[in-house]
Amino acid sequence: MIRFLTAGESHGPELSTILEGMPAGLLLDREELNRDMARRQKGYGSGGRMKIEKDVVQITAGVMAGQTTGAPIAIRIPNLDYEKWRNKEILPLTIPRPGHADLTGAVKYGYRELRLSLERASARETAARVAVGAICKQLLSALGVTVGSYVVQIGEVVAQLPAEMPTESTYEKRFAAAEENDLRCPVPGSTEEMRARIRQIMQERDTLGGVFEVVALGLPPGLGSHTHWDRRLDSRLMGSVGSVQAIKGVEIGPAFANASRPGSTVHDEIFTNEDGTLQRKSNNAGGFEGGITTGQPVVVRAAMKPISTVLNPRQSVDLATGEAAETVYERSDFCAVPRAAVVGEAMMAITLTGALLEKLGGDSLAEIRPRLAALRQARLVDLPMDNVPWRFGYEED
Ligand code: EPS
Repeated sequence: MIRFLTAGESHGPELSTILEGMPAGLLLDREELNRDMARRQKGYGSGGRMKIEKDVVQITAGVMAGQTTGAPIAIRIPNLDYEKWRNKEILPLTIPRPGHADLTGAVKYGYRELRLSLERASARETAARVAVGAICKQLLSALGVTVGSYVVQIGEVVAQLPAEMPTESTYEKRFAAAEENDLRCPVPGSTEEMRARIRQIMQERDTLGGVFEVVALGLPPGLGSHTHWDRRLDSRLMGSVGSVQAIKGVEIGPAFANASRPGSTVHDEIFTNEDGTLQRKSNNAGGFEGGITTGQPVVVRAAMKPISTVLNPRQSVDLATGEAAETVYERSDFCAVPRAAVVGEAMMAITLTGALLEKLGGDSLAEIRPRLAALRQARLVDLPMDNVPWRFGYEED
């Protein structure tokens, strides 16, 4: 239902994007959109490039008089750094950086030099994803769904979050606290420790990865499906968040921690409230059972590897000579986890928008709203459980 394509190199003239499948009638708040673009640019541990770029979205199709029309939305984001690269004489790069797409891209496409790999592999492309995600977030918000993120680990520094189960309002507080600092860390005590660790890694001419959480609040139960592998929404979310540059691990809720605990302590027990709604007192499932949303917060955790462009030279091979050689530094970031969290939000928003539109259909927001309101909820009265015995079997039996 939702498709998008990005094109553009890190130091080319611009990033170009087409987003297809947005319903008509969504009032787009341009300031809000550009605020999301700015959030992606803010993060302690960035290199010099973020001082050059000022990402402002230009929309050249699909939004007229401030509203989506249902037509494909065309987005341009200029690369301000292009001025310095335009018609520049280039010295070929022939020593691949371990961990970057330099070598794999060159082997796959038969490049004569490595810049052709790195230009497109660069996380500059994530600006385009955030633009698409920001539009999706505005649609989700119009339907009562919020997507937010925060950083829980930088290198070995883990944010000390309280152990009790977060409610929707706990998550909202974490989202707000994350906006207050350039680590996107919701715990003030841990924030300073993370900052100190990044400062130290810069002095050591090295890089750091980390872990962030992306959370969606207000989703109805019943998105996704257990009936086929590629309809499981949890796996689709893992794929989309895992597609962000340098993300190497994704889990739904505390999945890896759950793996070391007995089932009786993991699975979220089911209770009824007085009004007949079904309720859980924990969310170890991260918002999914059988690949279907439960109606609880959807929680995705993502692990980012350390940036592969390291100031300290790494051992490699000069592909032009076949000789052992040390890597040559290209300007880059030291830690990009806070910025990657914003990109994770975008990918989650895009995937959830697709899932909502699959469930609800509709060409315009006006069509979608009543369909959302009519969705079956986790309420006893909504379930047609008639308690009638039946015979398990098939026509052929
Ligand atoms: C990147 C290297 C840096 C980052 C860039 C991603 O760019 P440059 O080589 O121009 O210094 O700043 O990210 C962005 C430009 C961005 O907008 O996020 C890389 O090699 O992936």
